[in-house]
Amino acid sequence: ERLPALLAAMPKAELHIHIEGSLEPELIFAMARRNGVSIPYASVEDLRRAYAFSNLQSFLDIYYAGASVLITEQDFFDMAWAYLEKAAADHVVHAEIFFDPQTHTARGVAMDTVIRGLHRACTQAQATLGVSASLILCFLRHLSEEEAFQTLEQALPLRDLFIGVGLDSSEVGHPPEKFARVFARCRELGLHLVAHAGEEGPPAYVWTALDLLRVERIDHGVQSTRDPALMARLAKDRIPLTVCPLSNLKLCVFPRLADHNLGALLDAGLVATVNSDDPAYFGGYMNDNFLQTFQAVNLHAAQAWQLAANSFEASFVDAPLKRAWR
Ligand code: ES4
Ligand code: ZN
Repeated sequence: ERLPALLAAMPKAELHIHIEGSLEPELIFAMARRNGVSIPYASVEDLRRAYAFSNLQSFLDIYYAGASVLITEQDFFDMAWAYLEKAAADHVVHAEIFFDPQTHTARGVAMDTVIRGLHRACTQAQATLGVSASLILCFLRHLSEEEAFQTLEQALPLRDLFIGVGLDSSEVGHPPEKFARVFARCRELGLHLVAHAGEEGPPAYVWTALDLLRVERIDHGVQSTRDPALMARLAKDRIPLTVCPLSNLKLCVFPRLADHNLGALLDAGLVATVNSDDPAYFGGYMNDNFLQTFQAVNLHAAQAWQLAANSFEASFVDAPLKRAWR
């Protein structure tokens, strides 16, 4: 069987990875110990046993608890470096990495500490792994737009160390339009714009992410298949969807991986991509997502090639480098 080897070895870009979601239990315990932070789990095994989720919120509660061990710039570097080594092993040649600064600044960690630690790992990855990596700052949508503005303000002295902004955390009840003004400001600043939409939320949230936030990509977007007019819009404007199959399985968006609509998205001509989302929590990094999804859904080499090509088209790398990759 040649398909698994093709999936594993093909060069690809990862566009939907929350760096805090790459923190493995072993690293959580090592950092908790070295920083003197207590966590409500007795052991690595005890923590892993808690990774049985019923929906997005049940995951987020544990994800924010895990992130509470991150204190120093070295912690942020170590977390990102561990991810980038795994990405390189999976033949990820380019990664656009989400981070959630509010999770850390709310605990008294400085914005500088977060961004400089992550950025140093990105720089070292280019130099020693040959992986290019960029950062995307995410606003937490369960918090206010005013808090998002304050976060942007805190990050602007480091404007050159991230390429864009995103919107993540609890989706239902926090529609994109809640953040219309701060996204307009980010657009003026020349930042790239993305947002999670249509993960658990309705197609209406994908429409408002596009038309009110003016995002360039939709993170997840798998609920879009419920709205034929939205599918037509996504196809016509070539708006990429950063799909995360193992995430959708673990958060019960689809009952079985075999029920995932990745094939339908590709068949409709959408620029769908495969990504890992929170690999330490959802049971796999990039190649696990490709291999398990291709096994469960009826996809072949043509779709593998399409997904890899889509990942580069959907990336925010400069046009000349994109042409060189083709
Ligand atoms: C997330 Cl899977 C998912 N959805 C929304 N927000 C998130 N933050 C981290 N993982
Ligand atoms: Zn996500």
